[in-house]
Amino acid sequence: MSRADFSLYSNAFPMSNTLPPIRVAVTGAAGQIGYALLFRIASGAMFGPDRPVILQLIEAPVEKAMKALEGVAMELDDCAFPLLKNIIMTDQPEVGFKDANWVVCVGSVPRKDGMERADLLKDNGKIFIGQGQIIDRVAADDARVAVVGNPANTNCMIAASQAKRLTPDRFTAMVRLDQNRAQTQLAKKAGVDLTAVKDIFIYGNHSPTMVSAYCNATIGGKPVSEVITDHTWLQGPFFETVGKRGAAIIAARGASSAASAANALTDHVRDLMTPGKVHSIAVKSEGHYGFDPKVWAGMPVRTTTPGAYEIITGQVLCDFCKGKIAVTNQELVDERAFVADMISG
Ligand code: NAX
Repeated sequence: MSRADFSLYSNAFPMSNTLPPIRVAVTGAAGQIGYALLFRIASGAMFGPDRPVILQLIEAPVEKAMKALEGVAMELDDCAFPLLKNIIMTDQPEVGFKDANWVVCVGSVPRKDGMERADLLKDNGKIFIGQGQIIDRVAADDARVAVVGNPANTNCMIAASQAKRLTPDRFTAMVRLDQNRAQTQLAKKAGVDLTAVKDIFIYGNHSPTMVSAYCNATIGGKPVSEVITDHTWLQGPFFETVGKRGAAIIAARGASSAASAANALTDHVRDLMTPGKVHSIAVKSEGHYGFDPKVWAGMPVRTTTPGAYEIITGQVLCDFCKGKIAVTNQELVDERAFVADMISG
């Protein structure tokens, strides 16, 4: 591979490890989440300590963003990560997605003051039409896509709808940050170690309507509602804290969650590459748990082979969570209707 093969900014290192490198394309690489994410990928946190990686970094065609990306690449160089075999920087998605085994779509247009969610849906939807088509055309045959840029579920649905070669199961959206937030809140309330909380899964949209289904989770092997007997808290402040955590972080930090989002994406991809793992991701619902079959909704899955999963069906949900699922499903259906002209097929 030479610089000319990929981009003006390509920066090749000699290859040495035994496993072939995995090509990871990251959009929005110079943004906040990108800055926290790239170092985790390059260090081996996402694909393991034996798997070399090539980072294919994609930014908006804006001078400031590309300049910032150069600075991030310099810092990556300065970390001397043994697993990092190459850094490609580009503002051309055709170059950045080429032969990628994993594509993580973080880049998006941020919500500006006075902007309605509907405008956000339209602006970002346009990006995901083009990216879905290009990923489908140039990414590797085994390509997997994880969408983080908001509105993540609907962006993912739009991108997947554009693909003819890659099947819908290759496209997932991230709800893992919500799962991690819910796990921590339950552990804190119960006064137990985080690891005592098991099987807390997120259903629905990555938005304040998402459902942290505590009714199937356990704490120290017991149902959550036996350990936390304050059911008013479970159905009120618990849901609100998890659902509105992003806003609380903006209010406190003056910027949206970045390190925790990058960490959640690392968890999302790593668990999707690890057979046997059970975790929450947003996938094409296929009608499970009462969701519209065409929307991408968070739900529990089990990783079968690296990058592939099966939806865990048959979780029995309480009436409270079922009611909440109806609400988050309606939001997803409304979002789908709003971007109907962007969905192919
Ligand atoms: P930033 O605004 O810091 O970074 C976004 C980057 O994307 C910018 O550098 C921008 O130049 C780039 N970009 C814009 N359009 C692009 C395009 N067409 N191609 C390539 N790059 C493009 O945002 P950041 O804080 O990093 O957040 C990124 C996205 O993640 C936002 O949409 C945010 O709402 C979303 N989040 C999603 C979460 C989830 O759990 N699914 C949680 C965290 C986060 O809020």
